[in-house]
Amino acid sequence: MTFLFGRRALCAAVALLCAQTLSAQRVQYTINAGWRYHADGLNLAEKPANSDKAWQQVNIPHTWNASDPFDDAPSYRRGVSWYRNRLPLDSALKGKSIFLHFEGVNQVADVFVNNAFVGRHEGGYTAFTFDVTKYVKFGAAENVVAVQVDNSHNPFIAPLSVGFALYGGIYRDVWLVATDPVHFTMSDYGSSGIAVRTSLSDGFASVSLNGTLTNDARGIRRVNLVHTILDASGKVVKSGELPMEAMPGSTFRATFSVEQPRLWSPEDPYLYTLRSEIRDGDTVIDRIDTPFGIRTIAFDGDGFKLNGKKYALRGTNRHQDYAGLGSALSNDLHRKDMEIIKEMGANFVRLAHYPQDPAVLEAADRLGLFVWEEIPNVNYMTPDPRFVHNAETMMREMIRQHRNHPSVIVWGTMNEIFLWGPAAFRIGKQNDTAYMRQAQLFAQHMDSLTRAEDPTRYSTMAIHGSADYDSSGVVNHSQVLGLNLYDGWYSGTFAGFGTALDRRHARMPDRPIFVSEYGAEDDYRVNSLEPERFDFSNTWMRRYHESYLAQINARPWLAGTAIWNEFDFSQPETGGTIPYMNQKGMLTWDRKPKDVYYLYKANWNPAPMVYIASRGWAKRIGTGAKPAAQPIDVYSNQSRVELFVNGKSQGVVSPDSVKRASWNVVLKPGDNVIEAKAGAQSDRLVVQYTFVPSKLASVPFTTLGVNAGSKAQVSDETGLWIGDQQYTPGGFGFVGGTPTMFDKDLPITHTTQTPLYFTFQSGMSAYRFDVPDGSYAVTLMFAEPSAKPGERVFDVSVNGKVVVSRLDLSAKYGIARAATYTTSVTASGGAGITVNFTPIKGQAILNAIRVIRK
Ligand code: GCB
Repeated sequence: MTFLFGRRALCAAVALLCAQTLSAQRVQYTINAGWRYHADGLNLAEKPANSDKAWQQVNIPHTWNASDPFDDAPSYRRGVSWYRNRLPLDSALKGKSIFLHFEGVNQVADVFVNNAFVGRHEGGYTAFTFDVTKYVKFGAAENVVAVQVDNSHNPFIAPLSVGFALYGGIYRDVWLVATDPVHFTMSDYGSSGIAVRTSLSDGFASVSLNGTLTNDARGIRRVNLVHTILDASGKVVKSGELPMEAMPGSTFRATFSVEQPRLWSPEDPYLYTLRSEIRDGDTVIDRIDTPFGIRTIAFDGDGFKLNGKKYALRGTNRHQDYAGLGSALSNDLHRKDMEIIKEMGANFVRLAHYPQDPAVLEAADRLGLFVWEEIPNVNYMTPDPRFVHNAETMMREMIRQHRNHPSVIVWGTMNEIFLWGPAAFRIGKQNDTAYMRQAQLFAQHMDSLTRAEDPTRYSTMAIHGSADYDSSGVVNHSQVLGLNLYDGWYSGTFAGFGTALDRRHARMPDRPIFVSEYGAEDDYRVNSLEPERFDFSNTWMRRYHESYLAQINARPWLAGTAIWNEFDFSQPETGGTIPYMNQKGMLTWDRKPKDVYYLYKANWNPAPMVYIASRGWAKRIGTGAKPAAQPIDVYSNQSRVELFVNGKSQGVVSPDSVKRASWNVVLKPGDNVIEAKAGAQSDRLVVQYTFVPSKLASVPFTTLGVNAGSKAQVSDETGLWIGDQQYTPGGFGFVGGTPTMFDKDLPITHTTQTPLYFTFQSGMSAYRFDVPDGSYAVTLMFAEPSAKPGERVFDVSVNGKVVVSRLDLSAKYGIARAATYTTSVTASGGAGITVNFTPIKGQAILNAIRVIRK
């Protein structure tokens, strides 16, 4: 909530006291504590007489989907739940206008007070306010607030299809607000009712404001409107008074000029405050403080200008969910996220794909982070007036609620509206011309509405690589054009990114072009000496971002760029190596920075730093005749970096254009102390190296795990798994077969070792391990990628003995379910271990294999 007065904290803590001592002014406090929750629809749940004693006790923020999108049961609960709370209202509030303000309820909220229906709000990401004055009681009587919340799919409410969890619940703060009957309006799309705009010319800022005053009492009241501009230290810069005859819905306007204003920028996020007061004689009867900044912004074909100077917007995207909490984050966690983004050196964040918590916008203003905020029109739309009307309302709510934040520079109307077809599945090309026409009209309509609502910001949209946006004309309906590009991840090569950008720029030289998304996924457990597209290795992800960064730097005409995504986030319908998650974050879902975070920090945050980029690869495994050289990359914004391995200098290297310095060093088996020094900066990492000689019998053998079907190695809670290779005598590996990957949309269930199952060898005749004579346990790991029951059936034998007969994974376990088999075997006569796969139907597969000496 942005319209707070100075004593908010005190009032939140001692609400009743505030109600008495500040009775002249607005009283507001959160009512987050002590709710009861019922996880289902219930007839007449709003009736106070019906008991809620058996309901679960919860506090707001709350979501009922904090865990079910991530379990192995298909889907997650999208449906109806109830919340109730009992609120006493101090009798000192009698005579006031009373409101309930919800910062966010996903996605339809029906609100009742003392059995009376007070209103419905549709849309899960914007705030709303209901006037409950006529339903409440004061003094000893409690008020029963009941909210039915429904997050079921609704064809008339965006988003319709998304790649993130649609967490149900009252997941942002709820406020009680009590005002004098004469107050700044509470019925302006959930906003504070006050709009501040600034412009600059010749060393003067013009600060204009407008708003609406409401008089809920009978009869006209004479009041004075007093507006004061305060600087950041609280000193009065300008002030003005306006006598008014308060009638319901009286509008007001005022303009001030501020000489030699201190301008807002990411480097100096200076905030003024507009204090708006309604005074009745000497008594202040309502007051709203609106922080604002003074700055100018402009986009054109050459990029972005801040306060008249070219400025490179470099940043990231943010989803609002968090490990273990779903969408129900505290304000502190929201703020912390923004601090993490700032610390990375970014000056921009796209709040994708929906309006976010007030704490996020407040932090952006304070920290100096430009914001792109958008409504959740994702993947497709319903060409129906109800859907359109809802989208209009969301846009108005978002703009009016967040328009006073200097950080906000663009409003987004839609994201990849042609990714899915109207029949609700992903399509390559849109063929429904009627739908395309409707989408074009919708884009046009949303764009004009956005510009009319806020002519001081720019409209934008994000599109993917389909030609449909151009052929339909959708692409023409925004001032700034956002491109979501994933060359070198979903398909193609890194270079495709630059080619796509240049093509678009050549076609639309005057259009501000923004890279609204780019990213690749990783898993801190997976690393590779030979990274490949889609292998989920940390290494590939780093190469992807290094290449993109260089390509971005080479295109100064870009209006801005945004990494997808700052944090790993929920994607309930996806597989990969961490099922149900989108793994493109600079940080994991529980906010642990990945190596790529430091790539950006080295490039964007000028504070001197040096970082050894192998945190996720601190346990390495390799094979060969002797330990081969291992790559060590360091990110640093210093001009020279020296690397030491076990105290010995490996030479000084100047980081390249994306601040990477690389060495190839030979590691000894066991612990290796790696140190990087750059001026006064240093970093240290212990890398544990396990060496597997190419002749397995040449050393005492203990264990060897192989990540079948992939060159990537995996380090997990069970130890190290080496990348796969073809068998050579004396060593280990597959005989025949093709390395294959799982379909990324298929979550692999019943395991935590998903990276091992994600790839598999297909059609091999054997795996061999030329281990010394002795007793061993052999574990075989399988997950069926696609075959129907009966389509893939095979026998597995170990050293000639059938250990799994007629294995039909699909029939026994279904698709994508992990299954392991362990058997004992004796190697004798120097013959080692041979695991044979004999197909009966289709081709045999193997996802991982481990041999352990007993
Ligand atoms: C996109 C979407 C975003 C996805 C992302 C991805 O283009 O806009 O919602 O999460 O790609 O990771 O595939």
